[in-house]
Amino acid sequence: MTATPLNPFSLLLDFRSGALQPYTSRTERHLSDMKGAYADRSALEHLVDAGDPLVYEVLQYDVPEEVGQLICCTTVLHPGTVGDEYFMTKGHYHSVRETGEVYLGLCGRGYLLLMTEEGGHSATPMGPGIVGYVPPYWAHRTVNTGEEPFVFFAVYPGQAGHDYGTIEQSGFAQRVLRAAEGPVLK
Ligand code: PAN
Ligand code: ZN
Repeated sequence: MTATPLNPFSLLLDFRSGALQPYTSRTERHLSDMKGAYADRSALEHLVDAGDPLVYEVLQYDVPEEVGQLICCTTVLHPGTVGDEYFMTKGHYHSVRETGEVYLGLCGRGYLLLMTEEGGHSATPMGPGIVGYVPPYWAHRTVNTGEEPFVFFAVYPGQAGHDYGTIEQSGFAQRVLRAAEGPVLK
């Protein structure tokens, strides 16, 4: 299969805000969109009732979802906690498991959590200039452990797709909690 021919293009990426110009889709995730993800259910319900904060947003430049294409996007993950657990993304496997991804940290700090269906797990500290490699077959979730937005750029194959259901059912191998001494992996 050959990819749909596209004309070359360029995007303008603001390293501080994560703004991508132009973008063709913008996805918002509020706390109410990820109820099962956090350990402290009552803290989550309290925050949802108190205004349901925006946890993260993704700006993406869409190209055909097919082999050979590369999708560029930025994620802006806001600071905050649910109980002691830092704000994080839903996390997913790629529907096509054989597809990897590259993350580039732009602003703020956090972790890239990774796990496999065979029980492997890993946590990469992320910050400006750090490139995190997501190998094929690894589920991935990011966590903001700072006081400002954690912003990163990502590139992944057009055909990858997103499987959220497996993580919703199994949860993630590690949680990142706020403690007196700083972020702690559990
Ligand atoms: C990223 C993620 C983005 C939001 O672009 O989609 O950070 O996380 P969730 O998709 O888990 O909500 C990526 O990994 N794309 O494949
Ligand atoms: Zn991904």
